Amino acid sequence: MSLSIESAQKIFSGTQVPSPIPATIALFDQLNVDDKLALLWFAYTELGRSITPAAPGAARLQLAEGLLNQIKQMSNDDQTQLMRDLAGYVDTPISRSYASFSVNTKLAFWFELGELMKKGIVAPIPPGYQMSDGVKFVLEAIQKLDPGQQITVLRNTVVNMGFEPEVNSSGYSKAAKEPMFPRTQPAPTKLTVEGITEPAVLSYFEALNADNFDAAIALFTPDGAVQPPFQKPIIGRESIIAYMRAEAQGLNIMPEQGISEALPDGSKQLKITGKVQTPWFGVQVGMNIAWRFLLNPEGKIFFVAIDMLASPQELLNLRPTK
Ligand code: ECH
Repeated sequence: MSLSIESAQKIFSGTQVPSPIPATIALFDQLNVDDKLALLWFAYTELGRSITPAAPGAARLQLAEGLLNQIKQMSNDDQTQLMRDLAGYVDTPISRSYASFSVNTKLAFWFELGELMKKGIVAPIPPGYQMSDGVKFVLEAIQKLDPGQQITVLRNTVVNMGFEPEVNSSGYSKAAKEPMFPRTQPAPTKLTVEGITEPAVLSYFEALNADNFDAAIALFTPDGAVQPPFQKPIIGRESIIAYMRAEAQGLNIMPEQGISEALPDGSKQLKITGKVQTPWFGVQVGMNIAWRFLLNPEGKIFFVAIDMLASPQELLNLRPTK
């Protein structure tokens, strides 16, 4: 029997709990564009009272530098219009160039705009702005989430902004050369995960913790796939490695426990839960994560889905499927 991505996506689906993140983003999407920008401003500054992102390094800001310099020269009205166009997915040359940035460059771009807004160089949220009921409602929804979920909402709204002429379905076509995130402390490399002994899976975690994406990709079948949270699977070694080089750097991966089940054709399915830290927030935020792996009979990774858990209780939700 050959493995299919479609059936792989369904492994352990009976143990999954619906995440509040897509529901929160759907609420956000219903706001008008000025409310969207105001909501993000309040959510971000509110978050900043307990946790703050690390300032992006010069190398990453350089990728957005041209755009940022252009913005600094603009009138306040034009700056506001530009932010509206980005948040409203309007087709403009700037929205297109924004959409071509990698996730981390998009985040760095907004980080810098936020700093420029605080300094008064970029148009702030209008003084005296009154939150609409819609903004209050979405802000309350965000406040109910845990910090890992809050930063995911912020990240996903930023990722969706701009205008992408054609959507690439299974590949990965963003910036090939991304600056690395400096690691402030070495990530854990030798791991023990309760209940898990499969070498490919343990080596996968160790390779990511060492930013060794060549080693990680060697553990996959040529037609293997990675399905990041709330995304379609990224299929094939070339796409996966491009994706990982851009988006999986500097992560601290801390899997804690898992279950492994052998299937009749010799393949294996595994579900592992644990924490992940992003280099943007470091030890300040531990995201609750599950990995659902499907290994082929030779022990290579055919599929891994990364899921954001709905709650910390879910870390212990490791019921066998049979
Ligand atoms: C201001 C107002 C106007 C509008 C905007 C503003 C600025 C907002 C800013 C927001 C910054 C947000 C940030 C969020 C960062 C979030 C990072 C996350 C990372 C999650 C990573 C995971 C990785 C999982 C993976 C694993 C694997 O095994 C394989 C690979 C991979 C205020 C100006 C917009 C500045 C910095 C959530 C879960 C574990 C899938 C990668």
